[in-house]
Amino acid sequence: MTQTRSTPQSDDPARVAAFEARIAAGESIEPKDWMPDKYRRQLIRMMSQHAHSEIVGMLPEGNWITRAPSLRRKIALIAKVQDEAGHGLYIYCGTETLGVDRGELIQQLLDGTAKYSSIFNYPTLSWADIGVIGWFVDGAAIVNQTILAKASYGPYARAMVRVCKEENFHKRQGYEIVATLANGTPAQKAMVQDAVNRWWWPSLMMFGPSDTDSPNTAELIRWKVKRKTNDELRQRFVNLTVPQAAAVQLTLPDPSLAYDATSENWHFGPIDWDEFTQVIRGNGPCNRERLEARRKAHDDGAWVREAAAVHAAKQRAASAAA
Ligand code: FAQ
Repeated sequence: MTQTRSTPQSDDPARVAAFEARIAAGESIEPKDWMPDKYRRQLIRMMSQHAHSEIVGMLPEGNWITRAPSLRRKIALIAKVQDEAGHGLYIYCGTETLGVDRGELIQQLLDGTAKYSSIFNYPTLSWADIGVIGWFVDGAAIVNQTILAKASYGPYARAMVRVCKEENFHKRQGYEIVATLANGTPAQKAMVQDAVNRWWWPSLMMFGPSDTDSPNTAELIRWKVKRKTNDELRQRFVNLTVPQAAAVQLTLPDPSLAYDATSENWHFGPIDWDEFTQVIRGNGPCNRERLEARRKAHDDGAWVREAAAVHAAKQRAASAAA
């Protein structure tokens, strides 16, 4: 029988070399293909953190559904939050193709032992935050995930194609809210500028530590899971966003922002990595609140899982009897 799943013992150099030759040739790795155990573990780590981020990411914006300023805004926001749930589900499905059970991954999130994106540990204080999240957070997600759509693992890459299409709609609805407020009354303009000031630096942190402090990047680039480094993607996001801010006459809160014509990059000031470390260790402004909300939702949904399990068991019994 052909062994399709690797174990730590099975990572013999010849198989790893053949695998790496496939990666070098630009082939897509599919669930039943042999892969080094470390490749599988890296993907489970990264994809599960990504799925958790989508699900936890519903909370800051979900907070504003009942307070959206018009029916049109409410419909768009409900659709966006629902899309994020869908993204979480695609990506959890993707992790299952790697031989892990999603229940186990969700338990890690609820236990507080799994990471999810730092950005979702900040509060949404005003309606303008909803616009700025669409613009910055979905904008950053697009920059990151457009590249992940070329990742070497097929199921993850394919999930990213659909996710990015939806994220584009999210970004546009966010930027439209921002542009409306920026062209509104002085109070509306001040509200959106305040949101920009609060979300800018955490959005830059979404891309992860700088390349010199990123333990996973080198391996992920070698295996073409990541195709660009954290710093390269962060720079691309800054380059795209600076002109968008100018177009709506908002100021990004960084006095060091300056265009360098030689590199064609916008240079930016230092990121507060201590703040980032605190947030990913569970000490951000909303980490506890986010996990409590997820635990409550999980407990409240227990009856649905039980009913689904009973239904599935009945279906299996019926097809066995047929
Ligand atoms: N937050 O060695 P690296 C979205 C961790 S989805 C928390 O550089 P890597 C859509 C990292 O996991 C947003 N932890 O790691 C949406 C690692 O920890 P570990 C999520 C972070 O994997 C919009 C350690 O630091 N997107 O926004 C963060 O090579 C609106 C060392 O870091 C994805 O997950 C962080 N920001 O690169 C939803 C995309 N950064 O596991 C709702 C897929 C790093 O060793 C509303 N993921 N860490 O203990 C990726 O592209 C990568 O995993 C990175 C990190 C770039 C996030």
